[in-house]
Amino acid sequence: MKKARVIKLISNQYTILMGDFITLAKPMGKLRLKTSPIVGDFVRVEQLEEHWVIQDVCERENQLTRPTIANVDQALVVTSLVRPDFSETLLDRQLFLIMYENIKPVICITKRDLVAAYDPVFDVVDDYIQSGYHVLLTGFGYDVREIKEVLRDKITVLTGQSGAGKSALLNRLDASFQIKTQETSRALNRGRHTTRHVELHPVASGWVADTPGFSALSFEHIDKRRLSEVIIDFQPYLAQCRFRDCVHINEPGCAVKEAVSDNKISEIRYQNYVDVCTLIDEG
Ligand SMILES: Nc1nc2c(ncn2[C@@H]2O[C@H](COP(=O)(O)OP(=O)(O)OP(=O)(O)O)[C@@H](O)[C@H]2O)c(=O)[nH]1
Ligand SMILES: [Mg+2]
Ligand SMILES: [Zn+2]
Repeated sequence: MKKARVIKLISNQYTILMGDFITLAKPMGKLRLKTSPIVGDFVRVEQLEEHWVIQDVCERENQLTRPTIANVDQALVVTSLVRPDFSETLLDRQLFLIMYENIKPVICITKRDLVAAYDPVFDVVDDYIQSGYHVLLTGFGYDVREIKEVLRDKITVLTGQSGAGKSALLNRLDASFQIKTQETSRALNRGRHTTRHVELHPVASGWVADTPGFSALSFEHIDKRRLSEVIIDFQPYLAQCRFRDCVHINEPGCAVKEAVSDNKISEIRYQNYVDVCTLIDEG
């Protein structure tokens, strides 16, 4: 058997990469294959007559469900300043889910060319920089050197809502890509995505996955305490809470709440955390 990596999945058709060789593969019958392979998976394959067959899925280092991808080094959370408008609630929810899976988020803000230099939206962007997030700003007419540096030698997944500019960014990173993009208003009005599948593309000696924008984010599987531990804004204060199982909402002696009132933790991030906890409680 040979080891390969799944780089594309459409319907039940897998594209795999073995060394430099790219080919199609079929998964083994359902009952024999314990886990369905997803993009990013390392799989063991065998050639049966003309076809390559996936026999086994190697253990995953990490996994995201929206978008569905495994074994990534980092996530580039693509967020536009306008069209669609910048939303901290949406951005924070994505960041929370990504950090929960032990994946490093990098925020990539697009459409800078559509916004005046002193627009108030940049105060919100600054809030993330102050909080310790890695933030990249880009737009049409801006060079992509810094973004390429971040992508170099890594497996990166692009996430972000429909119209944020994920596919357009990939096209700018490599002029030979001609991935379909679509006007935001049209894409959103019809409630459908331009990109329909997850696919890893070679960029800057690494691989970058384009994905369809999410339509809804789910927090069903999230444990509140663990969530509070992965939010980088909270991390310096966690050890100082009076109670070890503090979820930083109603407990007395909570160092996180204290840091929020001292303006050391972004109030918006904290509020978005509390709102997600409410969602989890409501099931
Ligand atoms: N002016 C400007 N337009 C942009 C920028 N990035 C993307 N766009 C436009 O925004 C629209 C949506 O971009 P896409 O790349 O299709 O968005 P997407 O995130 O891939 O969307 P889905 O595939 O539906 O998830 C397209 O019309 C792009 O040309 C940017 O930085 N500046
Ligand atoms: Mg797209
Ligand atoms: Zn606390």
